[in-house]
Amino acid sequence: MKVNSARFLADLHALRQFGASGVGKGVVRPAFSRADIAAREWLTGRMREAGLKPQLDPVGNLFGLAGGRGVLLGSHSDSQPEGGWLDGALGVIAGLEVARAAREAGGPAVSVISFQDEEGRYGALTGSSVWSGGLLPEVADAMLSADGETFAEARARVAHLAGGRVDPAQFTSFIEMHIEQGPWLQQANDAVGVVTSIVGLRGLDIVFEGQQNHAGTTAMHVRRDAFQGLAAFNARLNDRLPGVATERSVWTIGEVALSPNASSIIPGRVAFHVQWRDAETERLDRMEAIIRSAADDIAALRGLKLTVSARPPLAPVAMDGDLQAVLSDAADAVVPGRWQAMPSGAVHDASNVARLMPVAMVFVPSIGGISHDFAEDTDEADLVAGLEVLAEAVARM
Ligand code: HGY
Ligand code: MN
Ligand code: MN
Repeated sequence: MKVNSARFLADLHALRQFGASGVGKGVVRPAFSRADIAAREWLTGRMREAGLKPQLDPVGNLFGLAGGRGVLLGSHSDSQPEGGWLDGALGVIAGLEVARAAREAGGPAVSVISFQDEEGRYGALTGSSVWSGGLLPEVADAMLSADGETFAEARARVAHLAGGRVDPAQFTSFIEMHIEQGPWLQQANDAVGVVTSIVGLRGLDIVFEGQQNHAGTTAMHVRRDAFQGLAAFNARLNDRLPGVATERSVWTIGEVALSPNASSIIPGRVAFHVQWRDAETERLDRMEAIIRSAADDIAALRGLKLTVSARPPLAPVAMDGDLQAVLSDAADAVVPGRWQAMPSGAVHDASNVARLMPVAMVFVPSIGGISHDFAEDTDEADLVAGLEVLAEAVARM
Protein backbone atom coordinates (compact mmCIF):
# COMPACT_ATOMS: atom_id res chain seq x y z
CA MET A 1 0.00 0.00 0.00
CA LYS A 2 1.57 3.31 -1.11
CA VAL A 3 0.13 6.60 0.09
CA ASN A 4 0.44 9.64 -2.17
CA SER A 5 1.64 12.45 0.11
CA ALA A 6 1.19 15.18 -2.53
CA ARG A 7 -2.47 14.18 -3.04
CA PHE A 8 -2.93 14.02 0.76
CA LEU A 9 -1.45 17.50 1.32
CA ALA A 10 -3.39 18.94 -1.62
CA ASP A 11 -6.67 17.70 -0.12
CA LEU A 12 -5.73 19.06 3.32
CA HIS A 13 -5.15 22.52 1.81
CA ALA A 14 -8.33 22.21 -0.28
CA LEU A 15 -10.39 21.46 2.85
CA ARG A 16 -8.80 24.45 4.60
CA GLN A 17 -10.42 26.76 2.02
CA PHE A 18 -13.90 25.98 3.38
CA GLY A 19 -14.30 28.62 6.07
CA ALA A 20 -10.77 30.01 5.63
CA SER A 21 -10.52 32.70 8.31
CA GLY A 22 -8.09 34.94 6.44
CA VAL A 23 -5.74 34.75 9.44
CA GLY A 24 -2.85 32.39 8.68
CA LYS A 25 -4.22 28.93 7.93
CA GLY A 26 -7.08 29.31 10.40
CA VAL A 27 -10.63 28.20 9.72
CA VAL A 28 -14.12 29.16 10.90
CA ARG A 29 -16.20 26.09 10.01
CA PRO A 30 -18.69 25.42 12.82
CA ALA A 31 -21.05 22.46 12.56
CA PHE A 32 -23.83 22.97 9.98
CA SER A 33 -22.50 26.38 8.96
CA ARG A 34 -22.52 27.13 5.24
CA ALA A 35 -18.78 26.41 5.15
CA ASP A 36 -19.22 23.08 6.97
CA ILE A 37 -22.01 21.94 4.63
CA ALA A 38 -19.96 22.96 1.58
CA ALA A 39 -16.97 21.07 3.01
CA ARG A 40 -19.10 17.96 3.48
CA GLU A 41 -20.38 18.22 -0.10
CA TRP A 42 -16.77 18.48 -1.32
CA LEU A 43 -15.75 15.51 0.88
CA THR A 44 -18.67 13.51 -0.56
CA GLY A 45 -17.20 14.02 -4.03
CA ARG A 46 -13.69 13.06 -2.93
CA MET A 47 -15.03 9.92 -1.25
CA ARG A 48 -16.91 8.94 -4.40
CA GLU A 49 -13.78 9.55 -6.53
CA ALA A 50 -11.89 7.28 -4.10
CA GLY A 51 -14.35 4.49 -4.89
CA LEU A 52 -16.15 4.80 -1.53
CA LYS A 53 -19.93 5.01 -1.14
CA PRO A 54 -20.70 8.32 0.59
CA GLN A 55 -23.49 8.30 3.19
CA LEU A 56 -24.57 11.23 5.35
CA ASP A 57 -26.35 9.89 8.44
CA PRO A 58 -29.36 11.65 10.08
CA VAL A 59 -27.16 13.80 12.39
CA GLY A 60 -24.66 14.95 9.79
CA ASN A 61 -21.91 12.34 10.18
CA LEU A 62 -20.45 11.77 6.68
CA PHE A 63 -19.25 8.22 5.99
CA GLY A 64 -17.31 6.96 2.94
CA LEU A 65 -18.11 3.23 2.92
CA ALA A 66 -15.71 0.70 1.40
CA GLY A 67 -18.39 -1.99 1.12
CA GLY A 68 -16.41 -4.83 2.71
CA ARG A 69 -15.87 -5.28 6.46
CA GLY A 70 -12.75 -3.47 7.61
CA VAL A 71 -11.18 -0.64 9.58
CA LEU A 72 -12.84 2.78 9.89
CA LEU A 73 -10.50 5.79 9.77
CA GLY A 74 -11.41 9.43 10.32
CA SER A 75 -12.18 12.24 12.73
CA HIS A 76 -14.31 15.41 12.38
CA SER A 77 -14.33 18.31 9.89
CA ASP A 78 -16.26 20.91 11.89
CA SER A 79 -14.16 23.51 13.73
CA GLN A 80 -14.13 25.63 16.84
CA PRO A 81 -15.42 29.22 16.44
CA GLU A 82 -11.75 30.13 15.92
CA GLY A 83 -10.20 26.89 14.67
CA GLY A 84 -7.03 25.52 13.19
CA TRP A 85 -6.80 23.94 9.76
CA LEU A 86 -5.78 20.54 11.13
CA ASP A 87 -7.95 19.84 14.23
CA GLY A 88 -10.17 17.01 12.95
CA ALA A 89 -9.54 17.71 9.27
CA LEU A 90 -6.20 15.90 9.43
CA GLY A 91 -7.77 12.62 10.53
CA VAL A 92 -10.46 12.80 7.86
CA ILE A 93 -8.06 13.49 4.98
CA ALA A 94 -5.46 10.99 6.25
CA GLY A 95 -8.22 8.37 6.38
CA LEU A 96 -9.28 9.26 2.84
CA GLU A 97 -5.72 8.95 1.57
CA VAL A 98 -5.18 5.53 3.21
CA ALA A 99 -8.55 4.40 1.82
CA ARG A 100 -7.45 5.46 -1.69
CA ALA A 101 -4.04 3.77 -1.31
CA ALA A 102 -5.72 0.60 -0.05
CA ARG A 103 -8.07 0.53 -3.03
CA GLU A 104 -5.20 1.15 -5.44
CA ALA A 105 -3.36 -1.78 -3.83
CA GLY A 106 -6.41 -4.03 -4.19
CA GLY A 107 -7.34 -4.02 -0.51
CA PRO A 108 -7.97 -4.12 2.47
CA ALA A 109 -11.40 -2.46 2.82
CA VAL A 110 -10.89 0.93 4.51
CA SER A 111 -13.88 3.21 5.27
CA VAL A 112 -13.74 6.89 6.22
CA ILE A 113 -15.78 9.11 8.56
CA SER A 114 -16.15 12.81 9.24
CA PHE A 115 -18.17 13.14 12.45
CA GLN A 116 -20.41 16.16 12.99
CA ASP A 117 -20.26 18.76 15.79
CA GLU A 118 -17.24 17.24 17.55
CA GLU A 119 -16.40 20.79 18.65
CA GLY A 120 -19.70 21.11 20.48
CA ARG A 121 -21.45 24.03 18.80
CA TYR A 122 -24.68 22.36 19.96
CA GLY A 123 -23.66 19.59 22.37
CA ALA A 124 -20.33 17.86 22.91
CA LEU A 125 -18.99 15.46 20.28
CA THR A 126 -22.65 15.36 19.26
CA GLY A 127 -22.42 13.35 16.03
CA SER A 128 -20.30 10.49 17.40
CA SER A 129 -22.25 10.54 20.69
CA VAL A 130 -25.52 9.88 18.84
CA TRP A 131 -24.02 7.34 16.41
CA SER A 132 -22.39 5.39 19.27
CA GLY A 133 -25.58 5.35 21.37
CA GLY A 134 -24.16 7.68 24.02
CA LEU A 135 -26.76 10.39 23.35
CA LEU A 136 -30.42 9.98 22.40
CA PRO A 137 -31.28 11.73 19.10
CA GLU A 138 -34.20 13.55 20.71
CA VAL A 139 -31.92 14.86 23.46
CA ALA A 140 -29.39 16.02 20.85
CA ASP A 141 -32.15 17.72 18.84
CA ALA A 142 -33.01 19.98 21.78
CA MET A 143 -29.41 21.16 22.25
CA LEU A 144 -28.88 24.85 21.54
CA SER A 145 -26.02 26.74 19.94
CA ALA A 146 -24.82 29.98 21.58
CA ASP A 147 -26.86 31.88 19.01
CA GLY A 148 -30.02 30.02 19.98
CA GLU A 149 -30.44 27.50 17.16
CA THR A 150 -31.43 23.92 18.02
CA PHE A 151 -29.51 20.93 16.70
CA ALA A 152 -32.78 19.81 15.07
CA GLU A 153 -33.08 23.08 13.11
CA ALA A 154 -29.43 22.82 12.06
CA ARG A 155 -29.51 19.25 10.82
CA ALA A 156 -32.78 19.93 8.97
CA ARG A 157 -30.66 22.04 6.57
CA VAL A 158 -29.06 18.87 5.20
CA ALA A 159 -32.03 16.51 5.63
CA HIS A 160 -32.38 16.39 1.84
CA LEU A 161 -28.88 14.88 1.62
CA ALA A 162 -29.18 12.49 4.58
CA GLY A 163 -29.67 8.75 4.52
CA GLY A 164 -30.21 6.33 7.40
CA ARG A 165 -27.95 5.39 10.30
CA VAL A 166 -24.77 3.54 9.26
CA ASP A 167 -24.43 0.04 10.79
CA PRO A 168 -21.24 -0.11 12.90
CA ALA A 169 -21.05 -3.91 12.45
CA GLN A 170 -19.28 -3.40 9.08
CA PHE A 171 -16.23 -1.95 10.88
CA THR A 172 -13.62 -4.02 12.74
CA SER A 173 -12.03 -1.06 14.57
CA PHE A 174 -11.54 2.72 14.44
CA ILE A 175 -8.25 4.61 14.25
CA GLU A 176 -8.24 8.41 14.54
CA MET A 177 -5.22 10.41 13.44
CA HIS A 178 -5.12 13.83 15.11
CA ILE A 179 -2.78 16.68 15.98
CA GLU A 180 -1.55 16.46 19.57
CA GLN A 181 -2.81 19.97 20.44
CA GLY A 182 -0.15 20.13 23.17
CA PRO A 183 3.63 20.67 23.59
CA TRP A 184 4.96 17.21 24.50
CA LEU A 185 5.92 15.76 21.07
CA GLN A 186 7.66 18.93 19.93
CA GLN A 187 9.51 19.21 23.27
CA ALA A 188 10.79 15.63 22.84
CA ASN A 189 11.52 16.21 19.13
CA ASP A 190 9.29 13.20 18.42
CA ALA A 191 7.34 12.90 15.16
CA VAL A 192 4.53 10.60 16.32
CA GLY A 193 2.52 9.84 19.44
CA VAL A 194 0.70 6.52 20.03
CA VAL A 195 -2.16 7.41 22.35
CA THR A 196 -2.68 5.27 25.48
CA SER A 197 -5.85 6.88 26.83
CA ILE A 198 -8.17 9.87 26.38
CA VAL A 199 -9.14 12.05 29.35
CA GLY A 200 -12.65 12.30 30.71
CA LEU A 201 -14.45 15.64 30.42
CA ARG A 202 -17.29 17.18 32.41
CA GLY A 203 -18.94 20.60 32.37
CA LEU A 204 -21.52 22.65 34.27
CA ASP A 205 -23.58 25.57 33.00
CA ILE A 206 -23.91 27.89 36.01
CA VAL A 207 -25.97 31.07 36.52
CA PHE A 208 -25.59 33.50 39.44
CA GLU A 209 -28.43 36.04 39.75
CA GLY A 210 -28.08 39.02 42.10
CA GLN A 211 -29.42 42.56 41.90
CA GLN A 212 -28.82 44.88 38.96
CA ASN A 213 -28.35 48.41 40.27
CA HIS A 214 -26.70 51.79 39.86
CA ALA A 215 -22.89 51.62 40.03
CA GLY A 216 -22.65 55.04 41.72
CA THR A 217 -25.40 55.11 44.31
CA THR A 218 -25.30 51.53 45.61
CA ALA A 219 -23.05 51.04 48.67
CA MET A 220 -20.60 48.14 48.42
CA HIS A 221 -21.95 46.30 51.47
CA VAL A 222 -25.49 46.02 50.07
CA ARG A 223 -24.58 44.89 46.57
CA ARG A 224 -25.52 41.49 45.14
CA ASP A 225 -23.09 41.67 42.25
CA ALA A 226 -23.12 38.64 39.91
CA PHE A 227 -19.63 39.34 38.57
CA GLN A 228 -18.23 39.39 42.11
CA GLY A 229 -19.91 36.03 42.58
CA LEU A 230 -18.09 34.62 39.57
CA ALA A 231 -14.80 36.17 40.69
CA ALA A 232 -15.15 34.66 44.18
CA PHE A 233 -16.20 31.30 42.71
CA ASN A 234 -13.17 31.24 40.43
CA ALA A 235 -10.83 32.19 43.30
CA ARG A 236 -12.23 29.34 45.37
CA LEU A 237 -11.67 26.82 42.53
CA ASN A 238 -8.05 27.91 42.17
CA ASP A 239 -7.69 27.64 45.93
CA ARG A 240 -9.21 24.18 46.35
CA LEU A 241 -8.80 22.17 43.11
CA PRO A 242 -4.97 21.97 43.27
CA GLY A 243 -5.46 19.88 46.42
CA VAL A 244 -6.93 17.01 44.35
CA ALA A 245 -5.30 17.73 40.97
CA THR A 246 -2.32 16.18 39.18
CA GLU A 247 -0.19 18.22 36.77
CA ARG A 248 -2.45 16.99 33.93
CA SER A 249 -5.77 17.84 35.63
CA VAL A 250 -7.31 20.94 34.03
CA TRP A 251 -10.29 23.23 34.58
CA THR A 252 -11.44 26.14 32.42
CA ILE A 253 -14.03 28.93 32.49
CA GLY A 254 -13.93 29.92 28.83
CA GLU A 255 -17.49 31.05 28.16
CA VAL A 256 -19.00 33.92 30.21
CA ALA A 257 -22.08 36.11 29.58
CA LEU A 258 -22.38 39.09 31.97
CA SER A 259 -25.71 40.95 32.01
CA PRO A 260 -26.29 43.68 31.17
CA ASN A 261 -22.51 44.15 30.62
CA ALA A 262 -22.51 47.96 30.99
CA SER A 263 -19.86 49.97 32.80
CA SER A 264 -22.23 51.92 35.10
CA ILE A 265 -24.53 49.03 36.00
CA ILE A 266 -23.85 46.50 38.73
CA PRO A 267 -24.27 43.17 36.84
CA GLY A 268 -27.36 41.36 38.08
CA ARG A 269 -26.67 38.13 36.19
CA VAL A 270 -23.77 36.05 34.99
CA ALA A 271 -24.06 32.79 33.02
CA PHE A 272 -20.91 30.78 32.47
CA HIS A 273 -19.58 27.30 31.69
CA VAL A 274 -16.99 25.56 33.88
CA GLN A 275 -15.30 22.54 32.28
CA TRP A 276 -12.83 20.12 33.86
CA ARG A 277 -10.85 17.11 32.65
CA ASP A 278 -8.82 14.29 34.12
CA ALA A 279 -7.67 10.78 33.27
CA GLU A 280 -9.34 9.24 36.35
CA THR A 281 -13.10 9.04 37.06
CA GLU A 282 -12.52 9.16 40.82
CA ARG A 283 -10.59 12.44 40.50
CA LEU A 284 -13.25 13.89 38.17
CA ASP A 285 -15.77 13.10 40.94
CA ARG A 286 -13.67 14.87 43.59
CA MET A 287 -13.21 17.88 41.34
CA GLU A 288 -16.95 17.97 40.73
CA ALA A 289 -17.71 17.94 44.45
CA ILE A 290 -15.39 20.91 44.98
CA ILE A 291 -16.86 22.84 42.04
CA ARG A 292 -20.48 22.26 43.08
CA SER A 293 -19.86 23.13 46.75
CA ALA A 294 -17.98 26.29 45.74
CA ALA A 295 -21.01 27.44 43.73
CA ASP A 296 -23.37 26.68 46.64
CA ASP A 297 -21.13 28.45 49.18
CA ILE A 298 -20.61 31.60 47.09
CA ALA A 299 -24.32 31.88 46.25
CA ALA A 300 -25.21 31.64 49.94
CA LEU A 301 -22.47 34.05 51.07
CA ARG A 302 -23.41 36.70 48.52
CA GLY A 303 -27.19 36.31 48.40
CA LEU A 304 -27.15 35.13 44.79
CA LYS A 305 -29.71 32.81 43.18
CA LEU A 306 -27.89 29.78 41.79
CA THR A 307 -28.83 27.61 38.79
CA VAL A 308 -26.66 24.64 37.78
CA SER A 309 -27.08 22.22 34.88
CA ALA A 310 -24.66 19.52 33.70
CA ARG A 311 -23.68 18.87 30.09
CA PRO A 312 -23.34 15.23 28.94
CA PRO A 313 -20.11 13.89 30.53
CA LEU A 314 -17.38 11.98 28.67
CA ALA A 315 -15.72 9.16 30.60
CA PRO A 316 -11.96 8.54 30.42
CA VAL A 317 -11.26 5.89 27.74
CA ALA A 318 -8.29 3.51 27.38
CA MET A 319 -7.15 2.85 23.80
CA ASP A 320 -7.26 -0.78 22.60
CA GLY A 321 -4.03 -2.62 23.51
CA ASP A 322 -3.71 -4.62 20.28
CA LEU A 323 -4.24 -1.54 18.13
CA GLN A 324 -1.68 0.36 20.21
CA ALA A 325 0.79 -2.47 19.56
CA VAL A 326 0.21 -2.34 15.79
CA LEU A 327 0.61 1.45 15.79
CA SER A 328 3.79 1.13 17.89
CA ASP A 329 5.29 -1.41 15.48
CA ALA A 330 4.35 0.85 12.56
CA ALA A 331 5.98 3.83 14.30
CA ASP A 332 9.12 1.75 14.94
CA ALA A 333 9.25 0.98 11.23
CA VAL A 334 8.55 4.49 9.92
CA VAL A 335 10.01 6.85 12.57
CA PRO A 336 12.32 4.64 14.68
CA GLY A 337 13.37 6.36 17.92
CA ARG A 338 11.16 9.37 17.17
CA TRP A 339 7.83 8.36 18.69
CA GLN A 340 6.33 7.96 22.18
CA ALA A 341 3.27 6.50 23.90
CA MET A 342 1.24 9.28 25.49
CA PRO A 343 -2.18 10.21 26.95
CA SER A 344 -4.53 12.66 25.24
CA GLY A 345 -5.55 15.82 27.13
CA ALA A 346 -8.03 16.64 24.36
CA VAL A 347 -11.18 14.60 23.93
CA HIS A 348 -11.95 12.97 20.60
CA ASP A 349 -14.66 11.09 18.73
CA ALA A 350 -12.68 7.93 19.49
CA SER A 351 -13.93 8.34 23.08
CA ASN A 352 -17.46 7.65 21.80
CA VAL A 353 -16.63 5.07 19.13
CA ALA A 354 -15.02 2.97 21.89
CA ARG A 355 -18.60 2.05 22.89
CA LEU A 356 -18.92 0.14 19.59
CA MET A 357 -15.49 -1.29 18.67
CA PRO A 358 -11.75 -1.26 19.52
CA VAL A 359 -10.28 2.23 18.99
CA ALA A 360 -6.84 3.83 18.87
CA MET A 361 -5.28 7.19 18.01
CA VAL A 362 -2.06 8.43 16.46
CA PHE A 363 -0.78 11.98 17.07
CA VAL A 364 1.51 14.33 15.18
CA PRO A 365 3.16 17.38 16.82
CA SER A 366 1.54 20.80 17.13
CA ILE A 367 3.98 23.66 16.58
CA GLY A 368 4.32 25.52 19.89
CA GLY A 369 1.61 23.25 21.31
CA ILE A 370 -0.98 25.68 19.95
CA SER A 371 -4.51 24.56 18.98
CA HIS A 372 -8.09 25.91 19.02
CA ASP A 373 -6.45 29.01 17.56
CA PHE A 374 -5.93 30.26 13.98
CA ALA A 375 -2.17 29.79 14.51
CA GLU A 376 -2.49 25.99 14.89
CA ASP A 377 0.02 24.30 12.59
CA THR A 378 2.22 21.21 12.02
CA ASP A 379 5.26 20.77 9.78
CA GLU A 380 4.23 19.03 6.54
CA ALA A 381 7.03 16.47 7.05
CA ASP A 382 5.36 15.49 10.34
CA LEU A 383 1.93 15.31 8.67
CA VAL A 384 3.35 12.90 6.07
CA ALA A 385 5.22 10.81 8.67
CA GLY A 386 1.99 10.42 10.66
CA LEU A 387 0.13 9.41 7.50
CA GLU A 388 2.77 6.78 6.71
CA VAL A 389 2.54 5.36 10.24
CA LEU A 390 -1.26 5.13 9.88
CA ALA A 391 -0.93 3.42 6.47
CA GLU A 392 1.75 1.01 7.77
CA ALA A 393 -0.47 0.09 10.74
CA VAL A 394 -3.47 -0.56 8.46
CA ALA A 395 -1.29 -2.68 6.16
CA ARG A 396 -0.08 -4.71 9.17
CA MET A 397 -3.64 -5.18 10.47
O1 HGY B 1 -11.93 20.23 23.49
C1 HGY B 1 -11.48 19.21 22.99
O2 HGY B 1 -10.78 18.48 23.61
C2 HGY B 1 -11.78 18.90 21.54
O3 HGY B 1 -10.77 19.48 20.76
N1 HGY B 1 -13.07 19.41 21.14
MN1 MN C 1 -10.90 20.57 18.81
MN1 MN D 1 -10.47 17.53 17.32
